[in-house]
Amino acid sequence: MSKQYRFPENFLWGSATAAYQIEGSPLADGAGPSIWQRFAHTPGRMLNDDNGDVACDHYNRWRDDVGLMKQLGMQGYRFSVSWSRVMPEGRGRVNPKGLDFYERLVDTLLENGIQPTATLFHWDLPAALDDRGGWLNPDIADWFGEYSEVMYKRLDGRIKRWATLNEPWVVTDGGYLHGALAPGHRNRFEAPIASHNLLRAHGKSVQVYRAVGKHEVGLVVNIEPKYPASQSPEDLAATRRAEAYMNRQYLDPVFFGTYPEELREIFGEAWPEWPQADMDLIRQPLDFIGVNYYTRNVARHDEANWPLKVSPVRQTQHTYTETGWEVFPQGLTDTLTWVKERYGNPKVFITENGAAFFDPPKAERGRVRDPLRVSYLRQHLRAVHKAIEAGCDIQGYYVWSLLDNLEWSLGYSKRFGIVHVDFETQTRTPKDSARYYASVVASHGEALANEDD
Ligand code: GBH
Repeated sequence: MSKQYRFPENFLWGSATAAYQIEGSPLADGAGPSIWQRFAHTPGRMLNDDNGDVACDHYNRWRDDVGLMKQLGMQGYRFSVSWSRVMPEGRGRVNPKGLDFYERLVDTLLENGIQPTATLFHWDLPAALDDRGGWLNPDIADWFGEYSEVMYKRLDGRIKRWATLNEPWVVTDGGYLHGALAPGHRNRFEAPIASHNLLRAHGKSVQVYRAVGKHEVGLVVNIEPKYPASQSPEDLAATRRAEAYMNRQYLDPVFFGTYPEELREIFGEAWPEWPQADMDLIRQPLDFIGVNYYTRNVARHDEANWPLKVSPVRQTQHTYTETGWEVFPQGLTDTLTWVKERYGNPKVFITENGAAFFDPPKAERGRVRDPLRVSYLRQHLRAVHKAIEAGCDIQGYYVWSLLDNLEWSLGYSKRFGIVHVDFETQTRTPKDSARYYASVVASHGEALANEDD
């Protein structure tokens, strides 16, 4: 008999998006600007001068988009809340119309039998807070706590699963160390501070949740397993540094209350001593961990690559996506097994997984063929199944993304959606991958058994 892929009955199948990437109308109804609004309007920052002014126009088309999810049989939807829609200055005054937008969305999801999960911070920091130092200002933990409280009080119960931050690693590495993402800094001294304040803000938000919320709160991290290019001591040490920097920098403090030793090796004098009280704030029991998985890295020691001294080695025998990331499904099984073993088998949701490939630019007779994405999803969902068989507590999967959208500084050039968006007409067309995913969802995974890969 061929391999069976039936998933547990209560396994949650959904899709994910983020506010700045899909909503458009960033300043509508009293919203304040975010750092992404600012960054996208700074010449030279965005590929093709793209910006999120319209994006998928989800701010106006949200009802149709919920209909689309329903049509595809989605059971869950992970979206993010734009902090500066809800609090235009990031703190203090609440903008009722911003809050109403998310309330309507959540109520409509529930009416359609779709479980909402909200991420409170998916990179679009209120610009007014960046003016006060953003993630470099220690007060941001309290600002984030204030904003979290507004959201929890208004929507807890209707939203039963909350994520505080999306991928603090990317915020720090892209925003403060290498500068490709907002706010665009390149500073070895700032990166550790930003990381630490992200974690303190997360901790503060969890504390607030325990006081005012009754359901689940967690943290979303991006994990890319690291494999050594050779067994040389240099490559093994490089692999350990890369793993500490990306995969353990946030989870170790959250679970153990300590940062990995390697961070001092990497940042040298730029890595401060942190007060014990901060570590206690950061280390708080969570209800789940969100894992975003896209690819892996094969690591080689490279003196020239500052500050990690690690370079990736390209695997010529493997497929690469259009963003240049290796397709490596076994890495997802390895990641989930690693989380289980290192952190004591926490409850995990795969909060993002997906790929950008060259799709036909236009739908033809209502169809968009994306065979590479279909195969990516099949292989990665099989990898999830394998992890469940190995005893990992995986409770759900959200494909990234529901819609083609603004891929941050790469603009609209990279399409991650299972639904094609024509950015001239805003027409949505489910791609072959959406139909495929819908069939997997409807069959609790059984459809994964069809076809070889
Ligand atoms: C996510 O981040 C974001 O949460 C989401 O908003 C975004 O649209 C989506 O992914 C797609 O980008 O060059 O081989 O070394 C992704 C995190 C971290 C994944 C860096 C790729 C580099 C791989 N990314 N990583 S490689």
